[in-house]
Amino acid sequence: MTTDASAKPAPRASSLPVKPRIYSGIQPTGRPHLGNDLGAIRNYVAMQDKYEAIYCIVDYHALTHVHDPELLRRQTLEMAAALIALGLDPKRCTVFVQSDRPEVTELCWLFNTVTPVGWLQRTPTYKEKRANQPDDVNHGLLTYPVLQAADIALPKASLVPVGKDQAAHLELSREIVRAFNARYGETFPEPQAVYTEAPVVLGTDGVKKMSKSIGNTIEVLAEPDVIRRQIMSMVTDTERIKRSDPGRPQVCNVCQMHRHFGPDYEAIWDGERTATTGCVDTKKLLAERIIAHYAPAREKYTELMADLPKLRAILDEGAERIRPIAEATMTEVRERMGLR
Ligand code: AQP
Repeated sequence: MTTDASAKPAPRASSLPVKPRIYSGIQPTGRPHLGNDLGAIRNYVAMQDKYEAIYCIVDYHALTHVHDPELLRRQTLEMAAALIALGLDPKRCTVFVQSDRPEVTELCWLFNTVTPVGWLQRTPTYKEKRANQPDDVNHGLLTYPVLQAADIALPKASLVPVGKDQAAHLELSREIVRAFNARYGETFPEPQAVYTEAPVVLGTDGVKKMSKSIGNTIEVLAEPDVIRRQIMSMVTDTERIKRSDPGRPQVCNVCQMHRHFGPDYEAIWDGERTATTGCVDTKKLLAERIIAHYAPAREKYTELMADLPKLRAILDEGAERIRPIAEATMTEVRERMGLR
């Protein structure tokens, strides 16, 4: 892409937020799994006091692969309830549904005009999705990262808590924002990813990233028996055949997960290394710890889902809260781009 420097408007002060704003989006595609929580939601919760935090349930994104209207509506509410149950406090942060602020689709279109199509075709997730859903290679899959850039730019967020799987998308967001700023003047901050200490959580197969579409998840708000079953199916150290074989805790996903659930990670590591504990013992312990850890969230989730009008009101309020932010950005962008 080339930018015509002579056509660039004179630089002027941009209306950047005073307190750093953070934004992150999550798809309403089922109950959150351990990867979502350890890789992203924990940071959403930790960052809600220090920053002006905005969290979005990205139903427009989900439309690239969810085509059942009732399912989408239900899962949107479920994800809202899950986020609040896991620690988001709508008094301390904003939680809203993407389609409640359709300004983002306009910004996405405007960003499309500064985004070379080659950037999108090269995105690894586009290639993956094309392979995963060959009968439904819709245009939304290609434009997905542009909508994501618009999501982040609409509130002029500078920090984005995400898992490492989003690194390429976030880099693209930065490039899109940079391309916009280069053509139309400094308008948006270049967003930075913020990772947790578990930026990539492996799935129950111990090989691939935990992911709903792969089906290797541990659903944190599921019934205890479901969690037990999912954890007991985890692949451990594949070279440890007999219980008496010394294990390799550094490659054992179960051992690695203990790091996040309990104070005795070193002891568990040692037990596995010296074969004093077996894989089944370690899995059972992990299952009970995860069940106990998420028990209050599970209870809160059930409570929230039992009062849907209240949940909808929280989401309505979130969308209203960011209305002035979205409108101000769009006014500025339209003016910069020469629209009426
Ligand atoms: N395994 C993971 N490790 C670390 N972080 C992860 N995230 C997702 N999986 C992991 C982070 O969770 C946030 C929400 O991502 P999303 O909306 O893409 O969530 P998802 O649809 O639940 O992710 P999946 O399961 O991976 O979906 P599919 O299979 O549909 O692609 C993001 O910040 C993400 O990085």
